[in-house]
Amino acid sequence: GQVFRLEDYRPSDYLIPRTELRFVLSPDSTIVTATLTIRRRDPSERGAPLTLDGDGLVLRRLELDGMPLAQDAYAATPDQLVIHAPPAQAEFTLAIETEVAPSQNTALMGLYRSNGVYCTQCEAEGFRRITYFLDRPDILSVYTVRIEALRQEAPLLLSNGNPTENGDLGGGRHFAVWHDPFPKPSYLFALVAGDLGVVADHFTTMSGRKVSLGIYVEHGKQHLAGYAMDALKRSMTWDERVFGREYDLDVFNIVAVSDFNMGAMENKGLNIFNDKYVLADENTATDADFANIEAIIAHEYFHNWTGNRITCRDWFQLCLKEGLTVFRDHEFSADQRSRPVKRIAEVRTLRAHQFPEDQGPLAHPVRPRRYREINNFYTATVYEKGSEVVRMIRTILGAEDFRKGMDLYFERHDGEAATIEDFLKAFEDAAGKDLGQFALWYHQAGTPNVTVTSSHDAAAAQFTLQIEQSVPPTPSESRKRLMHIPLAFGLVGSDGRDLAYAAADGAAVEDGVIHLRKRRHTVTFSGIDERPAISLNRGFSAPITLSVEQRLEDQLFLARHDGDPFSRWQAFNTVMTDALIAASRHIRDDRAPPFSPAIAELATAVLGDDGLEWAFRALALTPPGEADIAREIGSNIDPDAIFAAREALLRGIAQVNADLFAAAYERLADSGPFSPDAASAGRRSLRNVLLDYRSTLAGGADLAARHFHAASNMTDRAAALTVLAHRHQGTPQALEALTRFEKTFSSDALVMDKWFAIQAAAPGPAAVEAVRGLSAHPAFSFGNPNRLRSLFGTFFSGNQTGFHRADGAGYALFAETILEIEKRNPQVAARLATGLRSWRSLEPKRQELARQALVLIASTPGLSADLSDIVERTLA
Ligand code: B3K
Ligand code: ZN
Repeated sequence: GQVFRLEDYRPSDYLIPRTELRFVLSPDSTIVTATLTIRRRDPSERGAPLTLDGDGLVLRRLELDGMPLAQDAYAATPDQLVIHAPPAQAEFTLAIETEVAPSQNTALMGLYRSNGVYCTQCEAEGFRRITYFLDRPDILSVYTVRIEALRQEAPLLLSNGNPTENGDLGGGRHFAVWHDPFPKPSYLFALVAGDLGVVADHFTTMSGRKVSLGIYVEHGKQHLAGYAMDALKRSMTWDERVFGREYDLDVFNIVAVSDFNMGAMENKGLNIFNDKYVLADENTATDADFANIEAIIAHEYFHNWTGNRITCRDWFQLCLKEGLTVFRDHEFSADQRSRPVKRIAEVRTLRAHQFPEDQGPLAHPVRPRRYREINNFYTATVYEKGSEVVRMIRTILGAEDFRKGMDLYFERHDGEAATIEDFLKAFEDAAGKDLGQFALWYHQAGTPNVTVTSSHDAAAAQFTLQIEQSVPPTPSESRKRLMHIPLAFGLVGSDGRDLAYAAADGAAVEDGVIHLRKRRHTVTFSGIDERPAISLNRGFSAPITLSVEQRLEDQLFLARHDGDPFSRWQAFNTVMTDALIAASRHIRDDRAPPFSPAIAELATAVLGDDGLEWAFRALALTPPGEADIAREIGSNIDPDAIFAAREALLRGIAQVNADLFAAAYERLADSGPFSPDAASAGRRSLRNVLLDYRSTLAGGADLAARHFHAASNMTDRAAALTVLAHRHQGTPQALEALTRFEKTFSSDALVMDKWFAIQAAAPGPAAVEAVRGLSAHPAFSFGNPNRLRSLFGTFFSGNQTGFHRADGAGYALFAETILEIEKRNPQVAARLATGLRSWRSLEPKRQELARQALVLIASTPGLSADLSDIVERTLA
C-alpha cells in the first residue's frame, strides 16, 4: 500500500470556498449532488489538473459551470475524479452527482444506516465515500446542505450549522436546509435523518446568546439522556470559565446511534455519538459509564474550538486536536470530580494502553511522520500521550503563561488549519520560553526511562540525587535524542512533611520540579539533616518509567505519608507490583509466594484513613492488573503464574484483614437513593473492591451472590457478577446470576454488552470456547462494533490467561475472527488486531503460536489496508 509522509505535504492547487450538497435519501440508492465552487490558490497558475478524492463512488452526472463535460475532459474511477484542464478563470463551479447505498455500507464510514437512521461518519477519510472532493483537512469550505426524504421514514433531517428552511415536497416527501457559516474541513460534515425522540434544552452563553440544545435518541429512551444533557451544559459553562471559549452557532445537536466505529464524533454543531456514551440510568449504567459519558460529551464539545475552529493542516497533526482536547476533558473531569482520583485513573489508563504501544512494534511519535492508513493512528499515543505533552507544557510554563499561550493560539489560528509548530510557537511567544528541546516529545517515539540513585551525607547535611535519562529504541528510530523531562519531586522527612532545601544545581530545579535536559544530572540539596524519602514524578509530571533505588520501608512510608496524593497511590502500587513480580517468579518455580506482612498492614492503614476519599482508597487497595504486572516484567511472560500470584496476594490481604474488611463492607452499604456523583461512586467502588477481596475467602461465592441479588444499581450488580463469573466460575451461584442477568436485560443491547464482556474476561482455559459460544448468542451481532468490542475486544485485550492459553487456541480464534470481521468492517478488525501487539513479550512457546496467528492473517490474500498495516507492523 501507499505510504504517506509528513515531508511530502504540499498545499492544494485548488480551494473549495463553498460547498452545496443535496441529498435525496433512499436506503439502497441515495443521490448526492455536490455543487462545488472551486478556486485556484494562485490565480496566475494555470493548467494543473484537478484531482478529487473518491472511495468506491459511482458518478452519474458531471457539469462544469452548468455545462456537461466532454467525455475526454475528465476521468472518473471509483477512487478518483480528474478534470484534465480546468478552465482558466480563477473560480468555477463543478456539479457532481453520485449514487450511494447507505443500507449496504457495513464499514460504517461515509453515509450509512444504523437501526433505520441515516447517519454519517467522515473522519478521517469518509467524505470521499459520499462525493468526490478535496478530502483533506486543510480545505475549509462553507457548507449548505439540503436533505430530502420520506417524511414517514425520516421526520427528522439534521446537518451542521443552523437550520434555514424546511417544507413539504408532496408525495409524502419533505426537505430541510442547513447552513454552516463556519468554514470547515470535509471530515466535520455530518447528516442525520430518521425517526428519533429528542431531549431539548437551551444554554445562554457568556455573551448572552441563546443556544438550542438537542439530544436525539431512539424513541422511548429520552429518560436515559438526562445525564448527558447535564454534562453538556456543564461543559459549555466550564469552557467559558476556564478557557474563555464560547459556543458559536444557534443550535448544538447530539445524536446517539447504535452502530458506531468509535466513541463519538465532533461534527460541527452535530455531534454523533455511540449510544453507549449517551444513554444511562442507574439500572443500566455503571459509575464508570457515567464518568465516560461526562468525559466524552465534554471532549466532543471542546473540539468545537480545538479541532473545529482551529483544525489540523494534515493528518500528521492529529494530536494537535486530539491530545489537546483530551487534556481539556481531563481537566474538566478533574474539576467536576476529584482531581487526585482523576489523575490516578488517567495514569492507569496511560500505562495500560499507551505504554505497551510505545514499548512494542506499533510505537510511533505523538506526531507521526508516516502512515499507510490514518485510521490506525487514532491511538493512545496520539490521544493520551498527546494530552500528557500538553500537561507538561503547562507544568513548564505555569498555569498563567499556559493560558496566555492558549489565548494566543486561538487568536492567531482561528479559522485555520494549523500545525504542532504553530501550537508550540504560541506558547514560546506568550511565555518567552524556548520549547525547542521539549518539542521532541512530539517527534520522538518511546517511553523515556529515568534512573535515580541517591546518597546522604549527614555530616554535611547534603542529599544528592544522581539522575540519568535514556530513551529506548523504537521501530525505525534506533538513535534517540535527549529529552526535556519535567520531574516534579519532594523530599519527605520523617514527620511526613516535605523538607525545605537549597538546591545546588539551581538551573535545573525550579518550584519543586527538576528539569532534566542532559543525559546525567547530579542535584545536590543542602540543609538536609536526615535522610529523606524521595517522592519522584509527583502528579505523574512526565510520562516516563522510573527506576529508583529505594528501600521497601521508604516506599511503605511514602504510601502512608506522601503529601502528593498521586505519589502516595504510586508508592502503594509499587509495593504491590514488586511483591507480585517476586511472587510470580516463585510460582513459576513451584514455590509458595511469600508476601511481606507489611503489605496487608498497609491495606489496613489505607482503608482506615478517613482523611482519604473513598475512591482514593479503592484505587490504592486495587492491586495492579495482570496486564500491568506483565508489562512491568517485560519479557518471557507466563500469564498463568501472574494470575496465581495476584490471587494469592488478594487472599493474603483479605485473610489478615477479614474482620476489618467485613465491617467496612457493611458500613459502606447503600443508604438513600442513587446518585451518580463522584463521592457516591467512590463509596460503591471501595465497597466493590472489598467484595473482590472478601470473595477470595471461604463463603465468597455466597457473599457475591448476596451482593448481586441485593444490588439496586448496575455498578454493584456488574461488580458481583464479575466476581462470580471469574472467581467462582461454574458454581451454581455464578450460573444462576448469569442467567438472571441475561433474562432481565436480554432486550437491552448495551447491558448485554456487559454480560458478554464479563464472560469474555473470565480467567482460565474455558474462556476460548465460551467466547466462541457467545458469538452465536441471539443478542450478539458481527455487524455491531459495540458487540464486537465487548466480546472479542475484551477477550483479546483483557483476558490474559484465557486468550493466551498455552495451547494457542485463543490465537486461532483471534485469526479466524479478525478475518471474518474484516469482510464487513476493516477499521474495527484492525483495531481488534492490536490485541497481539505485545506478542514478543510472551514466553517462547506462546510467542511462536501468536506469531503463527499473525502470519496467517498477514498471508491472507486481498487484505484491507487497515488490517495489513497493523499485522505487518506487528510482525516487523
Ligand atoms: N475525532 C473522532 C475520532 C475519529 C476516528 C476516526 N477513525 C472522535 C474524537 O476523538 O473526538
Ligand atoms: Zn477527539
